[in-house]
Amino acid sequence: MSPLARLMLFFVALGAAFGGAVALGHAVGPIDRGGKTEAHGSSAMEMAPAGPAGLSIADHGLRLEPSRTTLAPGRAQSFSFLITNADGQPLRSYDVTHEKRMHLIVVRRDLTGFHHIHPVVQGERWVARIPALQPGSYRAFADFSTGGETTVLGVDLALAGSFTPSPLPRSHQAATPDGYIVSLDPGGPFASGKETTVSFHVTRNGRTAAVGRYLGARGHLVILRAGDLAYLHTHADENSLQFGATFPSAGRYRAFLQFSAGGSVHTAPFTIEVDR
Ligand SMILES: [Cu+2]
Repeated sequence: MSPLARLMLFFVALGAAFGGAVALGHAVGPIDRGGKTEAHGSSAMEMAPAGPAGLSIADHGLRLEPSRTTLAPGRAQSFSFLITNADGQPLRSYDVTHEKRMHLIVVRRDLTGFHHIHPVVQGERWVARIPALQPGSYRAFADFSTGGETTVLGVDLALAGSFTPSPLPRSHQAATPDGYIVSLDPGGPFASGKETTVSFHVTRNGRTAAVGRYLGARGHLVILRAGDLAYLHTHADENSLQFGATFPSAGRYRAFLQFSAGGSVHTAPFTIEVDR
């Protein structure tokens, strides 16, 4: 092979390598850190549905480190955890969302036994007072925001003892916590993949009940997907029991509405059927 031919071959090979690298770059694209669009996005990006959260113990470079993963059934106890960053150091900076820096949701895997707790910080750890729970397998979600980015990390907690899992109730349009009648209005149909409004109406003794403020809004809504307990982000309306949520798929969901009325907080659970 002549020196010139050899040189040309070299350039052809170089070009192929470069082209390949460029093609690979396009195929992989910029690394998308899901959820970031919520806080930083332009208006177009804010409309992009955020995927389900809470399915992982580590996400966005952050990790949930519980002090233990078993609890004793039948009595209140404390449960502590760390949130660590990519360097393994405890995360110290949290944004205030819904008036708190940390929200801990605890629910049994059969979607009963829902609790919404606000842990307090002790040194570097978050410490939560967990009320008495029945035996079973539970999921705990740490829902927080740092640097404008919301993260929900989940861990399984086991409570020894025999239990009978509860079947998920059929979808229904009314729940009756503590003498209130809460209706889901409208009760459906719900579709997946787009922002959907979920709204509620509270009555007592046949009259619209006065609902106070709770966590900076009229109410708080947690929605979990039956089957894997995927955790949906919901956006509360300032002045009404209206929430925006994007169901990630068809299936059944358990929604836990919390509102303040008559001086205490009430929890109204609903089963929501998403058809398609
Ligand atoms: Cu909370």
